[in-house]
Amino acid sequence: MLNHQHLSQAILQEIKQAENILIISHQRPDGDTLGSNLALRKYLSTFGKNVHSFCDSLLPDYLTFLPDSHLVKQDHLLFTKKFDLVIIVDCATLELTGAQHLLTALPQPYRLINIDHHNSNPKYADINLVLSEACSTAEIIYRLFADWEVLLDQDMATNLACGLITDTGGFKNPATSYQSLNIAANLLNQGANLHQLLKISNRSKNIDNLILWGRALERLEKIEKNNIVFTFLTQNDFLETNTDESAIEGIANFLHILKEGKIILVLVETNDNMIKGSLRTTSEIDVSEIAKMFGGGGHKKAAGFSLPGKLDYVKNRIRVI
Ligand SMILES: [Mn+2]
Repeated sequence: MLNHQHLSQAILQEIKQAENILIISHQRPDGDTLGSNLALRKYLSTFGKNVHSFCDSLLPDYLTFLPDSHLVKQDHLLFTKKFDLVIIVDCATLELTGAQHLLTALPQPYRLINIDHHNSNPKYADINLVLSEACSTAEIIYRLFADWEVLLDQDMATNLACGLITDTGGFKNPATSYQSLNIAANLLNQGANLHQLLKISNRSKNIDNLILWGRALERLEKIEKNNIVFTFLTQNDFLETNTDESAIEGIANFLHILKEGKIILVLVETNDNMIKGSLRTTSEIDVSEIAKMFGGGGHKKAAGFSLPGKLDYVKNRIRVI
């Protein structure tokens, strides 16, 4: 049962009143934003609603096995249609949808709902269900379904389980809780193929990706003074290893295996002249506070930020220029 019962009922009310519904995932989608989108989509369409799913980026290959994944569209023309309700899932900011300019052009009026688990979410919608204690947005969708007494089918269970597995790092990172394991057990009971999901989530990299990771690993360094272990990747690294930025997905979480340091920091030059920082910890430090100092945000144990600039690496010294 959700603590936020009134929000849960308010969302159900909006859904009941709406005819045409658009569900939006974040750019460079992961298993949580897509699994949440697809599970919700399935429920709404069985409810008789006209539902469209949007993601501004193409789906990564390893997530195309998700039931109904082919129904997630990148089509900007969707935003010329009339929607009564737009639901954004797993987006800590509106900008992460990559669709903020499209939304302003969307025919009015429409209602906006924001369902997310990022601590830093500024609650940008008409209704905001932001539960930072949830391990994933999929967990929140699961709890909504429980409140609404929705019967989960196998596809919905698989999509939700994908979200849980993604954001708990296969039930290994600090977001893993009694609650998330309990939900996973229920989803398994509803037919989610947990074993296949775990296998796929562990097998999403090719050789070029790992050669890129190798570069990040050989540059690992500990800053004693503030107990940070950091590494970095530049645009040149992507070019020389024939990879793109999607290849770094998972590297910061992988570094949880380190014994040294209390904070992990991975800096990556992105192709829009920005530097993306990913922060992780298993200690009591709240890394979302550190991310906020650089204009970013996230969770206590996993957060990130973006800064304009390039990385300059000379004589074992890294600088932002
Ligand atoms: Mn998530």
